[in-house]
Amino acid sequence: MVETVELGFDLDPARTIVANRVTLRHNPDSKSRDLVLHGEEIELVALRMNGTLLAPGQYLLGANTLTIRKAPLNVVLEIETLCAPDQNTTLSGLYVSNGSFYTQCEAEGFRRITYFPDRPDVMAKYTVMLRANKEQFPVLLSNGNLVEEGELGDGRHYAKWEDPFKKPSYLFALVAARLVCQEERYTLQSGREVLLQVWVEEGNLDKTDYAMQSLKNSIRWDEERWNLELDLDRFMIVAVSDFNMGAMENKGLNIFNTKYVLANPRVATDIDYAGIEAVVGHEYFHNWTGNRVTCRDWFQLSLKEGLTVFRDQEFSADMIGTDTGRAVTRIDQVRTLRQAQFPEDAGPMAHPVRPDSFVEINNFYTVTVYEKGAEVVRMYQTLLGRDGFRKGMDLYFQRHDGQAVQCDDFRAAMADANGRDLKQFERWYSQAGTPVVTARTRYDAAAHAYEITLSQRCPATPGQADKLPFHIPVAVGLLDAHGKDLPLTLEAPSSRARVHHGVRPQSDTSSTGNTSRVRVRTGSDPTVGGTADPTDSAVTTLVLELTEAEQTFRFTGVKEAPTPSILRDFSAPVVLECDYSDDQLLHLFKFDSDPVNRWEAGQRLALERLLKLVPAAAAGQRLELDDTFIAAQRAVLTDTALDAAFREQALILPSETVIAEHMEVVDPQAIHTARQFMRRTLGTVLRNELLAVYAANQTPGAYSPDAASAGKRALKNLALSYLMVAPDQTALRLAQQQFDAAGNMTDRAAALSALIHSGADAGKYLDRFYQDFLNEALVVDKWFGMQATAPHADVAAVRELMKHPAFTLKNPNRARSLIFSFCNGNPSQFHAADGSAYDFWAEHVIKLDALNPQVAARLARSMDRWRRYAPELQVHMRRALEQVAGTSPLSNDVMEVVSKALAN
Ligand code: B3K
Ligand code: ZN
Repeated sequence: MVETVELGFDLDPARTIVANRVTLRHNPDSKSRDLVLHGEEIELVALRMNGTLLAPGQYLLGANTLTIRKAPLNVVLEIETLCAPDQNTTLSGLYVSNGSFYTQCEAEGFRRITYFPDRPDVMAKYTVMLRANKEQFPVLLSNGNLVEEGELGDGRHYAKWEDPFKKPSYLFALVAARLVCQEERYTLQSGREVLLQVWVEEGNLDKTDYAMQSLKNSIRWDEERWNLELDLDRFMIVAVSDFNMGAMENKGLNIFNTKYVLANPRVATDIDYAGIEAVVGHEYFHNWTGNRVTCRDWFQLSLKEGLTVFRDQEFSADMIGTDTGRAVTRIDQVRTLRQAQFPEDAGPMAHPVRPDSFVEINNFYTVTVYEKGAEVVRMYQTLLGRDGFRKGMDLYFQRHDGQAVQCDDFRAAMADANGRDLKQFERWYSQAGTPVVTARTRYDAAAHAYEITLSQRCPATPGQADKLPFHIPVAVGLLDAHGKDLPLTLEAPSSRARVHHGVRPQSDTSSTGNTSRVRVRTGSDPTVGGTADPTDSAVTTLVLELTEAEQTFRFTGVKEAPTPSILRDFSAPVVLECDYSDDQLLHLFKFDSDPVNRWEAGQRLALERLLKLVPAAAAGQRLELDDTFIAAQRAVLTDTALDAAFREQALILPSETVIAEHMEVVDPQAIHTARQFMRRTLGTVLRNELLAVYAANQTPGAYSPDAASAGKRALKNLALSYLMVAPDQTALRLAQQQFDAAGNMTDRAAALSALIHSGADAGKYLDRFYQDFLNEALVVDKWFGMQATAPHADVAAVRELMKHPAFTLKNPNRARSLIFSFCNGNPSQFHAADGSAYDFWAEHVIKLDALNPQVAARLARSMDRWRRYAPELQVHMRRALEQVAGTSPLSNDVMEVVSKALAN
């Protein structure tokens, strides 16, 4: 157990000296008296224990450990090590970016800075002394409060920082850099004043307003919604251009990828603005969910990540404030799950929200741990109501502030605060795979009763052949023939007992006491608390609790055969199978009061058609699109009573990746052809409506990233993109004019993207865009990304782009903008029949691995679903995977991913 850590840094890019004085105490729970510290890529210079210099024979230096056998119960170690930050291309530990020093310690980067018991349950108080050349590194930052600073005489200066809170080593950070800041004094609700700073490179001071505003909004929101206050007097955000992830929640010193800080209308799109708000919020919210209460071990990662994603999702939704706005953010979340999490859960890297094994923890910062983890947290709120959930949160902090805990502790707080048994709910943490819920319905006209029978199953995942039933909240509503919600009355459980329950689960569900729990939902609040009162006529959405393999829920007083709206607000991260008729889907698409299910009905209508078009496209047949579908799309497109943002969501077709997930054998070219055909047809048949929508959704005047304006731009630009699939002169002119006249990056980028993707000769526009923005790295990333995802961009074109002087593999954002965009965002080209793009993939996984294993391992994931493709493609894919697996040396990161992909 570590009490205190005093770190001294003599910062030199080539040769940094780290002096670490650490006070340790034997953990009485440990049987071993051996003191084992982690260390990686650092050179031990000197080691003292309780004041005495240790000779090499008195400690063991392993590959990545330093062991002192039979250590005393109380130890002060003084450890001096050397490292070379400018050689550190992994961007983990202490590294140099643009000539300045930054750190990234989560998950296991602190051991690259000094020898230490580098695990999250070791929490200690830190004091940090930084020394560096003043001219080169005028700004010296670390966690907590600045307690002293001054000159050292030799052109160097120093700063001493003290963090008053105990923290795990993964939250340590330092920055020594040439930076400037936007700062502001901000008054908390309690009246206490704090200093907020956003630090960037000099030329970027015109791009910090939105991050600062988002930070203030985050602070306010955490106070208002959860009664959580900022616990430091100073809170800093630092932007760095070389960064593996989005950002990092180091205590008091958040370090961010520039992508999630820098914005002004000229360079950032609406999506960038939304990303900044979400990530600034996310990192800030970690201060309580992650830092004050942290993880006992890395298996518990979702304890902080799932919860903090849920919190940032709620923050973004609350910032919009309207019901539709909230629903639009929810639709985005559902999209992400289907686009990325469901495929992960069905592939070789599938793992539970709380993984039970890993080779490299950095491979488990996944959409499952983050986004599915957030869904799991959201389900508590759906089951317990907003108030019940809040009680659970309060109890969680009351019990665990200052501790390193487990996912089970969070679940226990939720259960205990609400007097609920949430034992079965644990399976959401331990079982991988996406549950499939099947709904069957029956209308009993004579009895005026309507039955919904829900059953569940979950496909096998690696290491988990059989699954037990989950505890699934299924929000349900019933629509009458006019599209109005019917008041819901659920038959009491006693009479319901007559209903056949199907297969009984194998284990402990009898003890869960969930005989048929239902929650009431009214109006727009998805989680109104209180006991369900099925007789309340205002109730139009009920949350059914599916806990068994199969259950039937019987509604009474239903005077006509209704249209069921099942899984409203996407109340659980499941696949819902329901043999809706076309008419029912059209009815829901037109009338459902739940915007998420309304959108969902449109997605189902489109998907059904796409799945028929794909084989037709593969067989080279003539493709057709029915008038019914077109009419439904027209109706939404032209319904000005609907928010623009919602209309845009409703008109986006399921992505090529999502279509692929519904096919036994994936045919990427046919999928692309089918989807493009559908977009082209809509673009042609609805030409006049699209032109009208385009004209009606302009946003003249000063740019504002607010949801209403962003929604208009999104709809307008979607209209443009449909018109541009097979552009006539009018469409081309619109795109060109928009490019020329755009007063913001959202419109400019959308116009350029439409021009490039249409296949029209866009060279002139690409050049102009590049010339205008060549000094804006984040915009150059967009420039590469748009070209890499163009339907005609084959692997040769991407290789050509890599020769561009602005391209480099060393900067993760740049590598992602071109290579990842192509491998993940251009499926019909990535899966070219000759396998050439797979060779490209292998080559770059290997090249990246030599520089940055974390980034390489992310790229390695592009091949996850290789067994889903035609046998001819699989041959090429296997060869590429084997080429990577056979490379030596290869990081654990990449090895884990490719060996799991190749495993049977
Ligand atoms: N906690 C960091 C992620 C660290 C990644 C380590 N490979 C970002 C976040 O979730 O806020
Ligand atoms: Zn996080």
